[in-house]
Amino acid sequence: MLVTRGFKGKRRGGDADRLRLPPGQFLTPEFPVLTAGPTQQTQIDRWTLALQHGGSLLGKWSWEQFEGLPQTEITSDIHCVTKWSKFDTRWRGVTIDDLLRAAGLDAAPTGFLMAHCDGGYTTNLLVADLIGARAMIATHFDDLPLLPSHGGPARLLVPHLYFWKSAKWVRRLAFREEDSPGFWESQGYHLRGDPWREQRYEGDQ
Ligand SMILES: Nc1nc2c(c(=O)[nH]1)N[C@H]1C(S)=C(S)[C@@H](COP(=O)(O)O)O[C@H]1N2
Ligand SMILES: [Mo]
Repeated sequence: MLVTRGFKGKRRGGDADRLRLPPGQFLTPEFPVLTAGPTQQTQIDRWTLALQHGGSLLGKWSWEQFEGLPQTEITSDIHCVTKWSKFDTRWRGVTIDDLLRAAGLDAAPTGFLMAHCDGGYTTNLLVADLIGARAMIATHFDDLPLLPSHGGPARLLVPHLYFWKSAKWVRRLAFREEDSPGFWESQGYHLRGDPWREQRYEGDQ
């Protein structure tokens, strides 16, 4: 089958690509692995995902239960704060909206969220950045189960923020009223990390 690619895909490095790159980023066809510490080897039969609000548990899913939730595909560009960007990455998983619905919530709690991972990595987020089909718990990349190096069996995906917010091996999402820094944020990175506003470091507007 002959597939004709759209105008955008034709000229790598052309004007269309440059407009698509946030300031200070360069385009790579690679998929680099960036992890602080060792790759986690999480066993599916021991995996659970928990949703918390303050001290209380809103929901908890085993792998089997999680696989039964509505699946969504997202194709998006991703941007790492170390300046590589990758276009058109294809993911499948469960949107945060669907996760909230599965927990029986009509609306997301207001405020903030901390994502907690196997291995101890954390990252803080605005709840507003997670809803409206802009974020998911991703289990597949390019139709294949997510490799451990890229956060498999499941990672948070928030592609409109710098990629450090997309927490690999995520296991617990904790809603909270106050914001506080996660792992990289407490080492000088920005609390929100919008690549289009170049919010790389603490103090960037
Ligand atoms: N648990 C965990 N998640 C993480 C990280 C990490 O060190 N541990 N690194 C972050 C950073 S800095 C980036 S750029 C992306 C890299 O994801 P990748 O290895 O799939 O490219 O994962 C993010 N999520
Ligand atoms: Mo990163």
